[in-house]
Amino acid sequence: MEVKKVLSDLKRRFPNEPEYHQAVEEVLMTIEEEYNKHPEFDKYNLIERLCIPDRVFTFRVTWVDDKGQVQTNMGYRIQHNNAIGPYKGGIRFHSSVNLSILKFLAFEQTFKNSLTTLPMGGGKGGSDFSPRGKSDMEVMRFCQAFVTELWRHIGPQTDVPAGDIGVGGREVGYMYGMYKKMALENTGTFTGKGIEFGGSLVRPEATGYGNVYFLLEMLKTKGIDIKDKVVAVSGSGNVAQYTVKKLISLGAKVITMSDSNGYIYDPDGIDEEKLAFIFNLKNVQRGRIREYAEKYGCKYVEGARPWNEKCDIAMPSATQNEIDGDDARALLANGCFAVSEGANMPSTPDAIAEFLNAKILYAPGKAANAGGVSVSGLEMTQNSIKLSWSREEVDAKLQSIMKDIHSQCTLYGKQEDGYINYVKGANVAGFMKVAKAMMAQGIL
Ligand code: NDP
Ligand code: 2IT
Repeated sequence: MEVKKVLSDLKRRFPNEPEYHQAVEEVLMTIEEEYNKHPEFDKYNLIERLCIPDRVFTFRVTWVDDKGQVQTNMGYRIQHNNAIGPYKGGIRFHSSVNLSILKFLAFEQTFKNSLTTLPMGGGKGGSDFSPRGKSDMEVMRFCQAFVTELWRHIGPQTDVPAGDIGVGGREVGYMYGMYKKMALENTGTFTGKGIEFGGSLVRPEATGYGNVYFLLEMLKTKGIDIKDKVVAVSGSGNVAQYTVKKLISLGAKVITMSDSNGYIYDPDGIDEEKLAFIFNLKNVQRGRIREYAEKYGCKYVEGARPWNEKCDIAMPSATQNEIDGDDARALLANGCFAVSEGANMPSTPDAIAEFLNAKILYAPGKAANAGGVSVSGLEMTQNSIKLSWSREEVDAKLQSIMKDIHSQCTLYGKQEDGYINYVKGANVAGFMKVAKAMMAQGIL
């Protein structure tokens, strides 16, 4: 494989898809050496078959808003790769959603799911619909209209969606309800469902908790204790909330959270009580993070990201490309020694290069945020055997999966000088499993 040629071919065939190109380039650069040790891969043109999704569904979603006006949005589902199990991955509802973003997410998901040790292929879907500012009824009508198209392409053994940005328990509930009505089956084709109808305990917490468990594994390699470490978190949605919750319980001090309008800086640290305010603000009131600063009298910075604040550890948990090269340099200059990604691809290539050059502990999203989809996999298992596991059982399995992912990263990412390149480790480990599965199943 010649990475440059593969990339230029992809760019020519799929122009105007910058996020997809970015994600593919990052993976190919790091797996090139391992890939080229296996001449049989090229013979089977594994690389193109791995980079180009198996299929992509695009559809119009039509719904009626509270004023009686007819609205249209675009809907998508990318079925990227099912070599190791059914297509699996979240649904994103955000105004920025387009094919490029969903293709990058589905590509990343394929390697992430491979790392989880569970039998899941990679997929992703979504819409440019934004739930923000919409009434419950509008969200419900949209979800129902979306699934009226999507349902025929998904199923418990084919493709199992879940949540992502803009899609939480409420949206999954509405989508699953409509799915069941159309498909006339009750086998758990979505994950992240409510606990009363087949959801798994710890699924809401899983991405945030899993990221902290991964961070603990990284810190262990250096003998560093999390207690009293100052942590900058971005985002204030599902992943950020449970990241902060776990950090507080371990005695770390979280000083920032954010949303798409700006960030708050609380030098005293966000404690349990303040976090409860954020849970209510974001999940019930659906308000803005600015209101936290108003309530607790701390700093709020409009239109900015938190990376200029001094911290030991950064846990980006909002969206892609939210840490650029300048942000990375600011973090490093302030003494940040660990970055663990809750979001998917939050660091730009420039930022990643800075972290790796500085040899700090740096965990890419596909390893660090894999706890969410892992517990989704455990939800699928519980649905299959028609049993529910206890909170302790699921949490113990999540911890053991995150440790396993850390070991896989170490296996392929440890350099001669002892530095663990988690980017390389995660990409090569994730790739090798998918590659072997694809080779064994013939040319498809
Ligand atoms: P939520 O919708 O619950 O929260 C998203 C948060 O990020 C909100 O605070 C939101 O602010 C902010 N945000 C979203 N888009 C932007 C943007 N363009 N610029 C700045 N801020 C933005 O989503 P999740 O917490 O579920 O997802 C966060 C990240 O974690 C995403 O990258 C997602 O792909 C990733 N992830 C999620 C998993 C899951 O299980 N949910 C699993 C693995 C990864 P606002 O309220 O203003 O929109
Ligand atoms: O990016 C992700 O891993 C998710 N949004 C979760 C996917 C899932 O199927 O639980």
